[in-house]
Amino acid sequence: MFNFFSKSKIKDERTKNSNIVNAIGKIFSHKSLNQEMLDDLEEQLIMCDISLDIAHDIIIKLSKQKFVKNIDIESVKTFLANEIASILQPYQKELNLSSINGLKVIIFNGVNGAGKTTTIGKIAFNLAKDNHKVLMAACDSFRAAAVEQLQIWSKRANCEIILPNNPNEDPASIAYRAVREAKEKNYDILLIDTAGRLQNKKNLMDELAKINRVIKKIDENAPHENILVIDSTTGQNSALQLESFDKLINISGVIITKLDGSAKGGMILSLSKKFQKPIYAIGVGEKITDLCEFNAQNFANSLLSLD
Ligand SMILES: Nc1nc2c(ncn2[C@@H]2O[C@H](COP(=O)(O)OP(=O)(O)O)[C@@H](O)[C@H]2O)c(=O)[nH]1
Ligand SMILES: [Mg+2]
Repeated sequence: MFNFFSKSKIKDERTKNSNIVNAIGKIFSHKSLNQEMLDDLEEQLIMCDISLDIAHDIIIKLSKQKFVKNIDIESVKTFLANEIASILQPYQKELNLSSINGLKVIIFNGVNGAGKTTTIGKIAFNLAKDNHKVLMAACDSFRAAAVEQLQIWSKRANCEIILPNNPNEDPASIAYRAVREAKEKNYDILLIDTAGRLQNKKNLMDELAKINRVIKKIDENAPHENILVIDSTTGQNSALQLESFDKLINISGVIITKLDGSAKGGMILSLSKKFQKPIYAIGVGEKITDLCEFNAQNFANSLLSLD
């Protein structure tokens, strides 16, 4: 049921990494791959936020390939892309809640600016278009602008929204009302937006835990997903974010945003290896249609500018 993301989009909005491609270009001017070039390639992998150990492993494997003696650029690119894809393959998972009867509740978590509100808008749009009855809840209630932003997305996506009753309403109380209303009015899916003030970590984490607790009072199986939205340009720092949120609310999967135009998508590899979370989708732009299913091979190919 969540099989709605544009599959070809990543090819258009590819996450080009000119560093890797340039490094491979340099190698191409030589006949065989020497140690200096291997080191250079390793450095370029690290530059796009692939962690040291993963980059090193990939280059060691590359150095053992037969074609190293008689180099051709396509083999190197294809080899690197396939290595990256095989690391990521286990985490390519569809966000599929079709086995759940009745209301499905999804909470979107993440630090400020990660792309939670935008991602909710994109997902709501796709679901509403597929005739799912979608409700949003504006639980980032502390900032009026955040509420307004979700409201704008609800109009774009053509779905209903639960707003704070007053500027001081507790986020958990808004979430509670939203779940109750969604059940009463037979909504299929409730998408809950949350705050992301990590500078006030303790309060934020208490708030998220409370949202989770009150929802369970109405439906013990909810929330069905606790998604962490991660900005790909935050690089290795994203590991700290995933660790903090996961400790508290048990993150069920991630969505990685801003992969358009960023040369830093390599953080996905270390995040996946370390935390083993499904990657449900990737954000490739600010528009409502700029969300794709995560496809390991397409992603790896785009890092290497392969078609
Ligand atoms: N280029 C790009 N920008 C994005 C993407 N997702 C979100 N943004 C932008 O990132 C900024 C923060 O997004 P927002 O949804 O408000 O983040 P939130 O604080 O987590 O709710 C906004 O300017 C969005 O337009 C994406 O996939 N690509
Ligand atoms: Mg927001």
